[in-house]
Amino acid sequence: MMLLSWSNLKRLIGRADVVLEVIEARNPPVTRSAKVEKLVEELGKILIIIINKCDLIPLHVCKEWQRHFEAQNIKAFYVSSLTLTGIRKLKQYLDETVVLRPATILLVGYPKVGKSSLINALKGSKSASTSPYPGSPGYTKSSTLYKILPGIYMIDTPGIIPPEGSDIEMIIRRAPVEKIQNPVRIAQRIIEIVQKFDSNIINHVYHIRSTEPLEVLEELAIKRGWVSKRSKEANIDEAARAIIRDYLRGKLTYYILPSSDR
Ligand SMILES: Nc1nc2c(ncn2[C@@H]2O[C@H](COP(=O)(O)OP(=O)(O)OP(=O)(O)O)[C@@H](O)[C@H]2O)c(=O)[nH]1
Ligand SMILES: [Mg+2]
Repeated sequence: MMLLSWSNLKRLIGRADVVLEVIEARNPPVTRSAKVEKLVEELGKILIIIINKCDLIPLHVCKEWQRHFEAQNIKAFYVSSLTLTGIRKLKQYLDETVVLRPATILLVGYPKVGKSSLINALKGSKSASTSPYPGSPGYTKSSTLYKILPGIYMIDTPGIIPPEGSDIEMIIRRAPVEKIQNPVRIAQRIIEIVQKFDSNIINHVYHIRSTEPLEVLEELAIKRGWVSKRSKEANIDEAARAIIRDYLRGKLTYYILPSSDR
């Protein structure tokens, strides 16, 4: 799977006028990169944070995150590239503030945060290809230029994986789900995270009764028929991968507040 190298990223930031860092509304701190932000600052470029996938969480939480960033003097917008919430406002802001044209705006962010979807939302057409899981057909393999307004060009890039990212996000975004080494351990963590937020979410989404993570995986495997014909053992690896995919595509959701400890 192609990801963006640091040297390429540096070169692209150096050439851009504005950098949009796309992060996920469900968990801004772990989808944000201090390293990217530092690079943008060192190269003297303007940084704007885009809190994407706002449709997955309550709007007031998105607004809190926006205020949180703006209190740190970072311009931020919350959007949904799916429902188009906030897109017009962002586009209008870019149109009004990017006055020296032609200008290039660079999009950066972890894999699967919705960079290509944001381009499509801003363009109002499906121009950039998108995909739900890392490495699945449609993920961005090379940097591509799109015109989003007269004289304003946006560069879509492959995802970056900053070394400081949280364990789980790094593992599930950097490689195709089939290639994840220990899916059970990751899925257990995801189950714990979403349950901490809403204790019934797993039972609601999968129509199962278990709550203990390993039992959840076992019950899900049996329910879906992922059982070895010979030994009758439940294939919990398969169930774990299903949980990881559902987390990636927003079926398992949760949110944190700027004030909550991570
Ligand atoms: N619910 C929701 N899903 C979104 C939103 N934006 C993108 N997605 C979904 O997130 C997945 C990843 O979107 P992409 O636009 O391909 O993400 P990307 O950052 O370009 O991914 P890479 O090119 O692999 O780095 C897709 O399944 C999108 O449909 C959003 O605002 N809300
Ligand atoms: Mg992309």
